[in-house]
Amino acid sequence: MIILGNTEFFKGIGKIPFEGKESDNPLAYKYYDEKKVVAGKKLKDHLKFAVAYWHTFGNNGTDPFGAATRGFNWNLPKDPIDAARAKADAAFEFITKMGFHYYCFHDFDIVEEAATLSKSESRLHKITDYLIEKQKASGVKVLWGTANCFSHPRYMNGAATNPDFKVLAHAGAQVKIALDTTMALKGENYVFWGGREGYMSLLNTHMKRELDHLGQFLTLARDYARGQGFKGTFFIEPKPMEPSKHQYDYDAATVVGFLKEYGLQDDFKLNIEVNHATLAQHTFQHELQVAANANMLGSIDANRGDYQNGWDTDQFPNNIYEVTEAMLVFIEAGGLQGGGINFDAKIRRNSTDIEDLFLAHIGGADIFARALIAADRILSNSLYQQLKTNRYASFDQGSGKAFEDGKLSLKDIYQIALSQKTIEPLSGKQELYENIINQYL
Ligand code: XUL
Ligand code: CO
Repeated sequence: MIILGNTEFFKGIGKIPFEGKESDNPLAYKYYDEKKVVAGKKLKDHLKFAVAYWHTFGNNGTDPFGAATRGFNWNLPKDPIDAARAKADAAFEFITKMGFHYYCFHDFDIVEEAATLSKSESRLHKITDYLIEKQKASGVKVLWGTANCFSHPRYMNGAATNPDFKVLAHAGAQVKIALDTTMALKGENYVFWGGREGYMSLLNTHMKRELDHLGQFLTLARDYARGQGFKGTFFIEPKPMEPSKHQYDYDAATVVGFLKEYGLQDDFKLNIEVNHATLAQHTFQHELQVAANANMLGSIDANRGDYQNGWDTDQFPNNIYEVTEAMLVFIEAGGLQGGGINFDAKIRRNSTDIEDLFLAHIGGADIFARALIAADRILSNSLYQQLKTNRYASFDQGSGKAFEDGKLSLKDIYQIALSQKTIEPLSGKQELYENIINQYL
């Protein structure tokens, strides 16, 4: 059990230093030197690491088969506001010791939900005032806020897509309050993850009606926040399933299509989560690329799945190959639009030492830093980009270029093909690309 002190919650652990890859100190960064400049920008500005309030300060190790394995002193106060303040103290101590500059939260991560909407709202006002003070004192900022419209039993049939308007209205009020909270905390972005926006069975579901409701709901949320002067970006976080059997924000391609259909493409971008990508049977790199193609690569929820399990294990990232491939897309897209890298990951149920939370975040930050450095070197020093450019060289001139420019008809193409002699095979060189990545890790 983690037993924490009163004033200092993470006793015995100081600010995590950068010591470089020769260091054997487990509580030091090996690759994440926040001031290191890569591709013209400091690592901290490229990556904007954020701590996820819910996992890091809320997850006590419970699973469907067993009780908590970790206890937190910040949960000891009986009064919900006292508990929320203690949790905020712990959160800011942790974030500051990590040397991170951001956090992300759901409304009811920062204070426990009350019995009524208006009581919850007044609790949120109180804790917001406290968080404003903590932010001022530490310089730590909000990367994004969101509303938890999936845990309470009222949301068992969805929130914005609930068949009962009363539930939709409750969700609308909750989102309004969460937007107010995020704006009061000067949050840089706002996220919608539609946990139960989907269906369990199509037999009882009007899919088209529910999708229209979701489009309308997001439009109202956007209009409200913009009316209040919110300048940040709204993110949708795709996930194919879990907790619903099928979720409407299935994957990046589905969300891009949805946003365009409902006229939301100018205000919304995507928050891509690694384990959600793999649940959709895509690679993380694929999901980032789809978002980047649409100019909607907004933010990242960093974690990883388990290659043998088919659910959202939310483990801390540690696959250097996977993250390096992703960072190639990240750099080529010009980085994230407004967002950062939020560790939406939890330590394992049997990770019960006080230092485990630190070790997990250090590992995650080091993997992203190392991958970004490697990807930058691959792009600037290796054959990678040249190989890719050469692969499409036939479209850079002559008939290929005319085709790209829309100057050829199908009949023209027919004539060209008739006059062609043999088509020489053009190797995809996949193994060479793979070797290049390995060489630069
Ligand atoms: C759930 C998930 C959420 C969102 C925020 O899988 O990723 O934590 O990131 O609601
Ligand atoms: Co997430």
